Amino acid sequence: NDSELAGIQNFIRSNDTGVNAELHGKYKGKNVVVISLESLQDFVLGMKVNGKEVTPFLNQYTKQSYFFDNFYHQTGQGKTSDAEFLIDNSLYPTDRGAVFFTNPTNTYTATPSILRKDGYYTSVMHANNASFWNRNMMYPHLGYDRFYNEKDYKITPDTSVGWGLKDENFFEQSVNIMKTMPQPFYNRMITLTNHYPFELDPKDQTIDKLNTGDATVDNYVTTVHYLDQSLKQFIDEMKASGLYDKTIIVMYGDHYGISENHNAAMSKVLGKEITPYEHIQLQRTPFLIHFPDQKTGETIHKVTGDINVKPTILNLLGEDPAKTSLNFGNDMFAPNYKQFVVLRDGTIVTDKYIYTGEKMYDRLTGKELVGQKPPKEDLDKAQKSLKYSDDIISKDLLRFYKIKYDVVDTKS
Ligand code: GP9
Ligand code: MN
Repeated sequence: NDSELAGIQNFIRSNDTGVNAELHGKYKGKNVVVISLESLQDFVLGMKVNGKEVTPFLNQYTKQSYFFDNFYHQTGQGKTSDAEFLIDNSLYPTDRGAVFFTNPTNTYTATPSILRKDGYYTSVMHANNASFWNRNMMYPHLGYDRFYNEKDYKITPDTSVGWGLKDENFFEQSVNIMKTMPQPFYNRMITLTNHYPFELDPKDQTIDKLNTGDATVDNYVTTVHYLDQSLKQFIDEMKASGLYDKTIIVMYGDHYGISENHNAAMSKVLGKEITPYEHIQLQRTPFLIHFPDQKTGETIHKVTGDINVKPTILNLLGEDPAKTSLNFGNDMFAPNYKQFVVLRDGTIVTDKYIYTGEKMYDRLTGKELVGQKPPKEDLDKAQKSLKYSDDIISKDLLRFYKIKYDVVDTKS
């Protein structure tokens, strides 16, 4: 009921670290493009195979953007859809199944709903069947005007591989759509080619495979390289279309591509044993924001995660996250931002430690801190964050949130 929500709001308020005042509203009215980079993990950035960079484009682009190199994905079994859920709602996904399937018709206070009242056109682009992950049911409740899906793209045998349309073709057709879209827009784009089992046409393989003997790991670098090159092409197309200077670009790796079943091969790749600490470090996925007028980039080492993306974007566009919606995350650019991330399995990551499987590790050295536990207030905060978010979802508590904007369903 609404008193239960009031309790949760108190918790949220006590963990609110405010916003970056200098950036507040600095990009009001600009377009936003948020790109889901399928299965992309941090460890491939800067890596070389036989002298060739796996991600030459991103290695450059991260230097021209605000790049967060300790961004941890917080997804569960809902994979891509969990990342979408986190990013649009600043709520945690559930611990079993996918919230896109279990609770699509709840009341949400998602970014697109908020931006629509500011005159934004809101959309998602993904060249897959509209019902995959129940997206066509979920998106209207997040406030999307339009879902450009499989039916909106020209897909031929020559332009598809593995799961569907190749990323290069996806981006090319998507930019053509974006040119005619009402502005400003908030548009999410979901890539697909770098998906397990990382298949690629031989002609698109422009980097050598690894040779660990584990096909998944060995092929991964080839589809990552393909994704990287398609992003380069996308940015070039954005520049050519004239949209680039009017658009904030956000990119995030949605979740791991290499599961822990491949730890043996991964320890060959990284040259070290994959301890529980290293396993958590492998859950870092690239996250960057590029501002329309940005001249120089910066790598930010703060510990961050998907939960913080929504408040960060809202602040840039002049919406006060704390006044528009209920968010478990905080603006990552806020001077008082507190480095504290909870993964869906209950793992805690702070600037100082990683607590996982009831073991403590020094976050910087990976050394096990034998016999130590996190401070009680940290354990309490982690547990409450997940529990309160679960309660909001299972009891549809945002029905009681005082909404100052229209969340009427739209047809996708
Ligand atoms: C499917 C795509 C991949 O549309 O988002 O889903 P995943 O298996 O990564 O969750
Ligand atoms: Mn995915």
